[in-house]
Amino acid sequence: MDQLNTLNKMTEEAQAAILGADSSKALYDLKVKYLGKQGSLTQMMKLMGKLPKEERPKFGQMVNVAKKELQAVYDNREKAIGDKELEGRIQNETIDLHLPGPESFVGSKHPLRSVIQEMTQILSRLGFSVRQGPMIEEDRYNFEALNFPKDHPARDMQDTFYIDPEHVLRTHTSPIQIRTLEKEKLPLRILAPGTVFRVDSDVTHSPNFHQVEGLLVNKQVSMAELKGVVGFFLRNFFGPKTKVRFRPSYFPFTEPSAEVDCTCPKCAGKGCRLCSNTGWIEIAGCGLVHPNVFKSVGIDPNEWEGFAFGFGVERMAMIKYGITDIRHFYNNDVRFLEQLIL
Ligand code: 2NM
Repeated sequence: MDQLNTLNKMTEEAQAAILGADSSKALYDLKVKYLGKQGSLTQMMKLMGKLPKEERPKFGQMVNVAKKELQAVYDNREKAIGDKELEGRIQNETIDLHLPGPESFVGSKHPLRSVIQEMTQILSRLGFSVRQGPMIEEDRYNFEALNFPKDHPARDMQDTFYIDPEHVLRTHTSPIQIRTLEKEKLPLRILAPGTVFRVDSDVTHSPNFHQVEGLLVNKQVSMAELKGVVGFFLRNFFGPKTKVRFRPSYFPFTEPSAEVDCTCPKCAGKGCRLCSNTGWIEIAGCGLVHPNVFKSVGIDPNEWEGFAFGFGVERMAMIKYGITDIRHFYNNDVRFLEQLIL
């Protein structure tokens, strides 16, 4: 039987070749040549057609047995070559364990977050603790309870982002203080840090920025005590030589109200570009809580008094670190952020 001879010869040839292969690449090529889909052993099945009918099943069986045997020879050889090649690599390759690994990119706290934390940490030493509230705020918390008259210009669509007629993006963090006054027992000392929103955009104004506001309520408070707290804060933030002065001002929610100036941290009061040669920079607003604010949350203004103050976080950071464009805080340019890992 010719076909049987061919099969035997081919099987012998294949076995010899596989046993002679000395690399996994050479071995793989032999696998394709003999055992693959187009491999010659697989092609043997096609010779069956030339056999008489009664011999076909027997021949088919023999091809299958030959394939199985060859596969076993292959598997053995593959393991032997694999072991040998691994052994060779273990002998010849070296790994330099002293080589530094690839440097990983590590993130860091945003400078505004650091400044907020420094601010709240300084004031926590005077007993102030942090409260938070929603950024989408009801008109009655953002304006009404804070004694803003209905026609106050800050309520204008040109100045405030409206969600609908009753909801705004908070324009200050004072609504946090109103919510706290509604909920908590007096006396209290709280800080309201957070993002606020106003329709405004240039090198020193951003449509979203950050404030830290403080509120202290007690049986009796004074402008002197307020000045003491603000002075303590500013000396700790800008340095112990910092001087503080109050100028009369106006806010709907405080009476009396004052603007806070401190001696310029850049020139120590001598006069420079930052302070427009005055030696002073405007740094905060403050005042004694207006009786109408207390009334709006059901607190008797004859029984309780309070003072409040508000700082702009970006402004504090720009002055302290000499940043001249507020947009640096929001661009997230790593070259800027890396200089201000605090
Ligand atoms: C400021 C300036 C003056 C202030 C007032 C209140 C509240 F809720 F107690 F009435 N919170 N914050 C306040 C007062 C804020 O920021 C420039």
